[in-house]
Order: sequence, then structure tokens, then C-alpha cells
Amino acid sequence: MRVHVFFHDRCFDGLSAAATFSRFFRERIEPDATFTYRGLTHRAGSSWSPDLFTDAPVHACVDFRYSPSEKLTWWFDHHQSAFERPEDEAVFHSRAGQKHFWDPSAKSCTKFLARVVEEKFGFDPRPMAELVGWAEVIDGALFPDAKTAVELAAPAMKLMLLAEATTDTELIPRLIRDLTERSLSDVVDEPYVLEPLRPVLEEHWKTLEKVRARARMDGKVCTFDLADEERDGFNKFFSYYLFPEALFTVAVSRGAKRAKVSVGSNPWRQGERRHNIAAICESYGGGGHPAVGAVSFPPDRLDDARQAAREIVERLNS
Ligand SMILES: [Mn+2]
Repeated sequence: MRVHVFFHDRCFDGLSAAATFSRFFRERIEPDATFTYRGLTHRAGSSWSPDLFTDAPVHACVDFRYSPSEKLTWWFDHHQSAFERPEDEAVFHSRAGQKHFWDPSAKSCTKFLARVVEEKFGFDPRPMAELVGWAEVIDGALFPDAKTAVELAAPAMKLMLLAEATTDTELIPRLIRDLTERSLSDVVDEPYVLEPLRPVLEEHWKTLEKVRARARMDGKVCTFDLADEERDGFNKFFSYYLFPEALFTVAVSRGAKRAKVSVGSNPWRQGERRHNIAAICESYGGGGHPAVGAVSFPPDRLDDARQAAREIVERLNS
């Protein structure tokens, strides 16, 4: 029996949930099952199109928003925004408790899935404990310290970095297959992982050194500007690694499509946070969560982004 598994692409939780689902399915539902995998990414409007479904008798989807299609047999998700339309949520509620499961309070889809299939289908999650534990730490940003989040010593952290950076559509399905059976430390030593990981890790260290050279403390805020780098993303924890006393970070960057002010708060000092970052970002047309947010500007309005960053630093210090 062929099982087609959709998973949240370029996401450690997405690939871990797909591996955990596959092992569960083979052990508790159908020992002869064969699996094909397809990563999905969020887009404005609908992320689902009917042609995504195949002629496989079973389709599963993990860590990604709901499809009301009758072809979707299994679904596990923990995103708050899991439903594209109210009608979809109604379909979910009419089928929930069968093979469709959602818990927006879960920190990771992987741990949620492991718990559900243990309770309802008698799955033994112990062989997957390492993968499940890391998915919870990574998706829930529950890192014990900045060193774990920045130095990437753990195999799971290296795989996270690679999964988020890769453009090779074959790589993550291969990781999923391997992680269904093998340990993280075993898989991270495979040549097909080591080779693409090398340049991605080099980029990571180069960016850390750039941040080290440029970051300054302004009151309680660590601030730096990477706008000349033409990059949209960087590790959110660099500033707390370099300046453990920082309560907040305000960083300016510029990618091809936008100039961006990233605003964050130190996850290891949340008790001292006295500002709602979402509210501050919203006043500039951005958004986020109480602890982290961002404001985007058109790429040619870098000066406005820098001005907003200066003002946000002042507000965070007030
Ligand atoms: Mn997730």
C-alpha cells in the first residue's frame, strides 16, 4: 500500500513529524506500506491545489494546514492558523477524532503526533524519543541556552540548519526515510548530509562574525545592521550569545524583496520583558508575537527601515 505524506517543507518539525508518522504507520497500521513524500510551503491564498493529491490510496499531512479533500486520510497539525476558510474548519470538526487531529497549544507537531498515536493506536514512541524531543525544543524555541542555539553542536541543530537552507527537493525526503529508522548522530554523518551542510555552516559562522563586529549595546537593546549583506534570514540568537545581558534585539537587514527590521526579546530573560513587541511592530505596519516581531519595508526604503529601528530601540529602552 502506497502512502503519500505531505509535510511542512524546510522545517525540522515537519520532517520529524513525517518520520514519526511513517514509523507509526508501518508498525501499527500496515507493515508493507511504502511511502512517498512531498514538502508544502505556505503561500498567500490557498496552499492546497487538487493536483497535489495522487492516486495513492492513503494521503497524510503533518505540520501543515488542513485540506478538506476526502482524499486526506490522516492529518496532524498544531498551527493556530490551520484553516484557510471557516468551511474547512467545519469539515475538520465533522471528521475530528477519527484520523484528523489538531492541537494549537502543542509546541511541536511531532510530539503531538507521537502522543496521539501512542494513546489511540498503541504506538511505542520510545525509539523516536530523541527526534521527538529535539522537534519540541526547536519548534518551541525551548533551547536551554544561547550556546545550544548558536554553536549547533547537536546533530539535530545541524539538520535543522540544513533543512531550512536546502533547495534540493530530494534531500528532505531522504532525511525522513533515514530518521524513521536511524539515530540523528548516525544520519548527520552521511556524505549526502555532510557535503551540503559544509557551505551552510560556513555561512552561519561568517554571519556570526559579522554580527560580532557590528553589534552594539544601546541601553537594554542589542542592535546591528546587515543591510549590505542582501540576506533575509539569520540566527535569531546571535545577539544573546554575544551579549547575554541584552533584553532585546533590533536588527536591520535587506533581501531581494524587502528591507526588514527584526525585533526580538531574550528568550532566557523573558521575566524582564516589559514591552509587547507585536504592538510596537504593528504601529509601523508590521506584526508578530509579544516576544518577537518584524516590520517589512519595500527594498528601496532602507532609510525608513533604519529610522524605524532607531525609534524602536528608544521605545524598548523607555
Ligand atoms: Mn511545527
